[in-house]
Order: sequence, then C-alpha cells, then structure tokens
Amino acid sequence: MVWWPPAFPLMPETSKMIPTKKDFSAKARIRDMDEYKALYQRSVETPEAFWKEQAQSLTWMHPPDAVCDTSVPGEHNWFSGGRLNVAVNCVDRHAAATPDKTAIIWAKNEPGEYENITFAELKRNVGRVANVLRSLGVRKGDRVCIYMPMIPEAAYAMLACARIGAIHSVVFAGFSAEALRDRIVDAEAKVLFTANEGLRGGKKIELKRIVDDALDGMTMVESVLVARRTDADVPMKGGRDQWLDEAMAQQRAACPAEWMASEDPLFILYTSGSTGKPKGLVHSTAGYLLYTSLTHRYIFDAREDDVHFCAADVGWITGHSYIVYGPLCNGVTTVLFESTPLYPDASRYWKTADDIGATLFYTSPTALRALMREGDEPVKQGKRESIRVLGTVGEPINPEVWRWYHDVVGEERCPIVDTWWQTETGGILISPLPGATPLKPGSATLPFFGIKPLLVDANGNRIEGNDVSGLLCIEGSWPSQARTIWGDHQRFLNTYFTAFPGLYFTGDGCRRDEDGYYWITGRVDDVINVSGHRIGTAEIESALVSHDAVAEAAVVPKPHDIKGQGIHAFVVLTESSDLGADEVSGTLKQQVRHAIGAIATPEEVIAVDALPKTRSGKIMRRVLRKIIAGEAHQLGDLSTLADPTVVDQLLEKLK
Ligand code: 7RM
Repeated sequence: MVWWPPAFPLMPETSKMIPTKKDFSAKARIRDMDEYKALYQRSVETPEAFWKEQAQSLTWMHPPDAVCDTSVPGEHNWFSGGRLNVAVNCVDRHAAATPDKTAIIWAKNEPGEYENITFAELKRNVGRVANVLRSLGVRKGDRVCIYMPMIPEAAYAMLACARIGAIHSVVFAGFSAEALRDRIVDAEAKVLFTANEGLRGGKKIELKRIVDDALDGMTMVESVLVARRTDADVPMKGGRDQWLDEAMAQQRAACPAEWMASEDPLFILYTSGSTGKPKGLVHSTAGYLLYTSLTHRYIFDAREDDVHFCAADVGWITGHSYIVYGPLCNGVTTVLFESTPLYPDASRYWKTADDIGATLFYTSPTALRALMREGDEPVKQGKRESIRVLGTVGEPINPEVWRWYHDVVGEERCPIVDTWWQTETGGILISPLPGATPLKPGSATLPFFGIKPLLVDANGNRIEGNDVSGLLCIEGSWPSQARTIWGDHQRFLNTYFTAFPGLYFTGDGCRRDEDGYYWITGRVDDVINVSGHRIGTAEIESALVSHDAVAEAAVVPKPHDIKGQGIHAFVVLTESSDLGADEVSGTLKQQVRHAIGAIATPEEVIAVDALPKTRSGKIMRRVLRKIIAGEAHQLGDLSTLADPTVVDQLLEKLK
C-alpha cells in the first residue's frame, strides 16, 4: 500500500527537531519512533485486528460481531452488533472499582474555590438527573439541549442523557438567544438544561433570561431544568420550568442504563460551515467513546493517577471529548474550569494547576498568546511542578508561542502535544505522542494510529512525497468520525465526501515537510477561526443583512495578534438607511452579537459604496481579504472582476 510513503523523520540528532525527553520517554506508553511506527503500520495495514483489540478496553453489554464497514465513503459504521452504555463506561465501572476517587474537580470562577466529586457521587448524581429526564417523558433517541456554564451539572446532564439514550446537544453558553433558538428548533429538543446565571471572570451571564427569550412563543420545549449557580431568583414559568436541585431531590440515585447499539447517536454538536446554517454533527456511541478514550490515553500518556486539566468549555468538541468522555472513560480525574485564563490575572492557570496537582494541561494557542503578552512573571507565580504534558488545540500555534509554552511554562521539561482535529473528527487525528515524537514548534507532526492523511491539489490529484503543500484529506474512516449532519445526510455527503471522491475533505490547507511532518495552515473555506472557534462568514453576513439598513455584506478574516483571526465586515447600506456614519459600526456590531453571540462580533464594520464582484455576481472575498490585510499590492488575478473601479474606491476608503 503506497498511499503515503512512510518517510518517517530522521533521528533528532541529524535535524532541527526537538528531541523527546529521556525521563518522560522511559516511562511512556510509546517510548520511541520505532514503537510508534510499528503500531502505526499495524493499525493501517490490519485495521480490523487493531480496532478489534482496542475495543476490548470498553465495557460491552454485548460484544460487536463486526469491526467496521467503511466501504462506502460517508456511510461508515463501526462495531455493529455491539451494545454498550457510555455512562456505564465513564461512571459505573469506576464507581465500582474506585468509588472514592475524584472523578471531577470543579475549579470555580473565584480563585482558590474547588469542589471534588468522586466517582460514587458522580454515579448518584447522574442517576438522579437521568431519572428526572425519564420522569419528564424523555426516551431513547429524544433530543435534550444543554445550555449551561461550566458547572458539574453540565457533566451530569450529558452523562444522564447518555445513560437513558437521549441525544444531547450542548450549546455554548456564549451564544445569543437567537442562535440558541435555531439550534433547539433544528434538533427538536423537548427538554432544556440551563442555570439561573453563569459566572465567568468578572461577569454574570443571565442564562435563564436568554433561555426565556429563545423559547418565547415556542412550544417544542416542554421542560426547562434550571441549575442554581448563584442565589439570583429568576422567573420560572409554571408547568415548564423547575429547579434542577429540587427535581433531583425527588428522584432515586439508581437508574438502569439503556443498552445502546454501537451506532446509536450519542450527541449532536453544531459547528459553522460555509453556508448560513450551522451543521449539527452527529456522533456515535461506541466508535466515539473508543477513539476519544484511546487518543486520551496515548496522546496525553494518561495514567490512573493523572489529573487532566483541559481548560476548554463543554460547549465545544474539545470539552466533550477531552473533558468529559475521554478522561472519564479512562477513569482519570478531570477538571471543569469555570473561569478564564486572565481572571483575576494571568497567573490563574498556573496557580490552579498547582492547587489541584494538574498533571496534563490542555489549552488553545489563543489563550497562550494572551498570556505570553503578560510576560513570564505571572507564570512564575505558579510552580507547575505537577504538569507532565502540555497540549494545544484549535488553531495553528505560532512557533514563538510554542517556544514560550515549552521553555517558560514547561521549563523545557514537558513535551508539547500540538493536536489537530475537528468537531467532525470527534477526536485527535494528527499529533505527537509525547514520549516518542521529536517535536517541531508549529507542527502537529504525525498521524495517530489508524489515520491516513493525504494531500490533494485543487483538481483532486494526490500529492505524493515530502516538502509539498495541498488540501488535507483523510483516507478511510476512523471510529469517531461524525456519522451525519442532523436532519440532512445529503449535506453531510456534499460537504465532506464529494469534493474529492473517496476521501474525507477537512477544509484545511496543509504542508508536509521534508520529514513527513504535517503543518496545518488553516481553513481554505469560508470559515473564520476566531480564538479557536469556527464562525462561518455566511452566518455573520446573514446577521448583517437582516438589519434594515444593510443591503449587502461581505465578511473576511484579518490576522489578529491574540485571536489568530479577527472578523472584518464590509457593508453596503440601503438607500433608505438612516444610520449616521458614526453609528454604522456600533449598531451593526451589536446586530451580530444579538444574532450569534459575542464571539462573532466584528472588529470593524466598514460601509462602502460597492463590493468587489465577479461578472456572475459572486463577491470576491479574496480581494477584500488582501486589502484588509494590507496586501493590496498582491491582489492576484482581477480579470473576473465586473467593475475594476470598485477596488480603487475600497483602497481610497481604507487609506
Ligand atoms: C478541536 C477543534 C477545527 C478547525 C480545524 C483547523 C483548526 C484545530 C488545530 C487547528 C492547526 C491545530 N475543533 N485547528 N486544531 N489548526 N493546528 N492543532 O478545534 O471544529 O472547532 O475546529 O480548527 O482549521 O479545521 S473545531
């Protein structure tokens, strides 16, 4: 099989790679490149045998009769015939073996405040919430929306759904009422979890009020369960709303677990694509759980006594896979971090890590860029001695930030795992193994077991060899690959499997260097990655044009020192617009916040007379991207531009 010449890296002595750490490697699960190569080769040459063996790490109610059927791209299924329950795997089996071990450390918003939840307690709380759901008539396959801050109840709600076979849809608690409503309606959720208020840094977020706005005039959601995070009283709608703690108190702790089929959906998670409508990616039960737990074990080199501190939010895929499901399936203590990296100051992560003895630490380049700007002193306020592995995810990491993470935060002692993956992939696909892979700052390095990355050109021709660039595709399937887009399988096939027949197209550009290492260069589609969060230009544009004063809108990214990319909007106002020149930016920024949420707020909204378009009327975002990035001298081919004077007008405007 020559799908990828296994041009494995040279030994570190002969290249500019950062060698593995001897002390770490000596005790690691995978200790060198020979071990990695051998296991990797086995995983791609005999995948059935490899995955069959790996599947034994899960507790099955009935073992699968087959490993995988991946013959038709986009119709993959894994472990058919198997029966299992995710909550049994993540909770019950550890509650039986190690009932008093801490399952969750909740690091509250206020520094120094922690609450530990043992596996035995977790089991009882999940059981109670599951019984609350059952009492509300929630059955296997029903959808439950979770719109909560980072509190233990969010994890209870997810695991309770898993226990009874309900499909959860976690919506990040930073999304606006409108965005929440769209996601509830798309999934047809009948129950919603929220909290009276959320606390994040110095801010209070009125979650229940946002929920009331989202549900206004809607009958689809029959019940709202409200966790009590603060002592704020909030209006409760009779017959619909109840306090979660009161509802739980009325239920037994024991709740039988559904026997779920391997391919039954575990959850839906929405992400942005190149159209205005977010996609609800659907993840499976067995494959998802197996792959997230396996990657957690190998990529973080996770052990029984680890404390896994992933600073993401459960509203994103990273929170699903590497706060809740991966670590808990492995019986590893996981951390729910309610605060922000800068609250009350830039030493927060490191002091928290010291307080709770965090051994594995996982965050985003955006957080690291913000922290690096504050200098080394806040880092030194924490000892960081407990930390063994440092991880990053969400965007390309600049080599100088990587260096700082490695040299200052990790004091050159901790391997860094730069993990590339997506909402669609469920788990990490390209990453170093911390005891085995020599590192290069800025590269996600090499594929995980079972993963076959390849590069293609725009015409779909495979690009062989090393020191090449192209579009990143994955050949074949892996267990945690998304199964469909909720309610629109055709869109799933069109988005991911038609551009390059037979391959999964990631939407990312990528370089494979002279050593075969992968460097993800970022999205090649109309998706902007702001602080590691994907936002579709079409969604923002549709929010803008829904304002009476806006006739047309075009949104493009511009490099941003902290966020990676910032959102820049161009609008053409309507004839009848009565927005004053000084009001345009403020009003339209507010419009976007209202429609989507604060994360989608443009850096600037610029009113222009006309947008650059092709003769067929397509907006040439490439031209706007270049102009806004100050690269007007290399606008490229403008021959398809309908009205070339538009470019001069834009340049004049932005002077
Ligand atoms: C986990 C997550 C996915 C997009 C992906 C990339 C970018 C993620 C890295 C990265 C460079 C990385 N899911 N991305 N990780 N780029 N290096 N290590 O982020 O669905 O929200 O985003 O994020 O563009 O396609 S996501």
